[in-house]
Amino acid sequence: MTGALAPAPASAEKPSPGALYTNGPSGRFLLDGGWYRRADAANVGQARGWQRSRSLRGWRTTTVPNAANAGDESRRSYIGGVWWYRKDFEAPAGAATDWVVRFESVNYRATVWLNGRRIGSHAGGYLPFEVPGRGLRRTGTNHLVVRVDSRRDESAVPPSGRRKDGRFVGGWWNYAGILREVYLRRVDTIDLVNVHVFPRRSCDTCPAKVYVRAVAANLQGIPVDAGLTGTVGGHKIEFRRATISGRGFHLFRGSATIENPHLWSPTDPHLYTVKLEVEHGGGVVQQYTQRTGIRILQVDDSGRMLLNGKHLALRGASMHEEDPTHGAALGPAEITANLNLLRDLGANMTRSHYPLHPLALELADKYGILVWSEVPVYQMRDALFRRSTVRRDALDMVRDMVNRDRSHPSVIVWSLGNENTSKPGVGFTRYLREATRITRRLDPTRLVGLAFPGYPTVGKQEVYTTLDALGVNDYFGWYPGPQNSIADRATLSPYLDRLHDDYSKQALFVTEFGAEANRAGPATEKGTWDFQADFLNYHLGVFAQKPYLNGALVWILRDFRVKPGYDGGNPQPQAPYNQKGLVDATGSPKPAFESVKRLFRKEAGLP
Ligand code: GCB
Repeated sequence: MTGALAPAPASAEKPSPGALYTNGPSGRFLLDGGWYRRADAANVGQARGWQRSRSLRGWRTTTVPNAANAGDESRRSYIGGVWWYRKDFEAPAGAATDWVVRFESVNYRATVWLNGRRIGSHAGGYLPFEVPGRGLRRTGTNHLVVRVDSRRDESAVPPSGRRKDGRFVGGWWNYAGILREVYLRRVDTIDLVNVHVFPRRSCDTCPAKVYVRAVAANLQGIPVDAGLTGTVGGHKIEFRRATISGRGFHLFRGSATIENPHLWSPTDPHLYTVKLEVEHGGGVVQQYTQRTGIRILQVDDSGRMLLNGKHLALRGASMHEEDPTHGAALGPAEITANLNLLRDLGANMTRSHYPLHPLALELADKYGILVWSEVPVYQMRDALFRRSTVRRDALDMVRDMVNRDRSHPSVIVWSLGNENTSKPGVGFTRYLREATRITRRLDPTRLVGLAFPGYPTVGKQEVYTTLDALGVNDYFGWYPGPQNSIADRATLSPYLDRLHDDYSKQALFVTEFGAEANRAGPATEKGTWDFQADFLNYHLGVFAQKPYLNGALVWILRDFRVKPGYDGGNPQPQAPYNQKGLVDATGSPKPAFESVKRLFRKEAGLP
């Protein structure tokens, strides 16, 4: 929340020890408490902006995470602007050779200064970045200043802004600011910069092997000797000691055998805890925790996904991480509420157009909710992918997503995007091939997928057969589609069969199906609650007849803001809201929530 004009600074706060989620290294401190924020409508430039940030004139108090335009539904708000954030803090006590500042998500461009020195910059939301906390003062007040530029044009990932013809681009509100929390990390000589845990099992009765790959960075300019020890669920993991060259990296590899593994599944989401300790000079310099699950994912020859050897017909709802009050700057209470809504619905799968907050994934691990994890490569034309800079930005996101989330048992698909050009040309084809290669190299154990709009007018796309999973967005009976081809819902069933014929080896999912609902009225009238309930019921009935379908996700769990003038196909829209939610923007369930819940439970054999 953002409040009054800044008072004269009291004594600076110390960041709170710990993190909002479990996985990760020791030494994290949350930069919570009071922050300052200032709009920069004139966009005065980085140097002048920084100069001005030295005094507290014109700043307002705020907290982080923060969406500066959370309650503002105007065109200007959507287009985005420049904001400055400032945090005054004192260093936590204790030994450290270095400090790192970690941002979980800033939309869209961030430039960061510490005590007047520029320490880094980053572009792209929804994924974390770290900058070295050079020049941090051990005593006295530190000033962290962040310039956030949320203006996104058509070549950003995802694209946003406004076309020459006045139309707005983008599929959800362009929230500006530091949208997820910020940490200060205390590091001493050696830092585990990436930890990857993955299980393997060669038969149903075989023991499982849990592998750990940990990349350690030596922060010193001279070679250091380091050891890594660890356990998984109490079983020892053996690593070999190593000497890491000055400012160099070392990959520690280890594994543990678990004779009778307790497998992870949606009905029994059993987690094992991996604990690691980095030792140097006779003392422990860092600990690392990673909760993980043992489960094996495969796709058979007819496109059926098997989890621990069993086929599942998954059901769930997609979601956006936003609400009317906080915008996209959700805290633990709001994130937990979303996951609880999914549980209440009886969902065992979810999806978002971007990588979810780390806490959301930890809750998905804990509750047995499988995740279709996607990069925000959203509705982009082929020409955009022909630009190497756009491809680079998109591929960086793929890499960062996989690196961040590949130890979560809940994640089953790495999705390379949503509803980009329906007929991939050279640009998109090249992106898909490069992204697939990167993803498989970083994680050969999950499916590489893509979501696309379901249009019978579009034929088989050869490049899709190089993927493992395909998600079709089904609006049969809601939108007209090209040449009115999806206006009649009766054409859904033959269309799905055709998709399965065209892509018989790919695991097929329905990544979206939904209809707007914001009022009472007859089931025959688009936009009514009864229309929505009937629509979802009909589509779920069709899916139940398709044994080759691996899962289906309602679009969407909760209403959200899209863009100025948005109607979503609703004859009586309430712009800028997408009202295909099972609950409205304030969290109240619509009638379809109960009817979908009944069907989900029936299919899962639950009471
Ligand atoms: C889609 C998009 C999603 C939209 C939805 C809609 O196909 O993937 O981002 O919100 O349709 O409601 O039109």
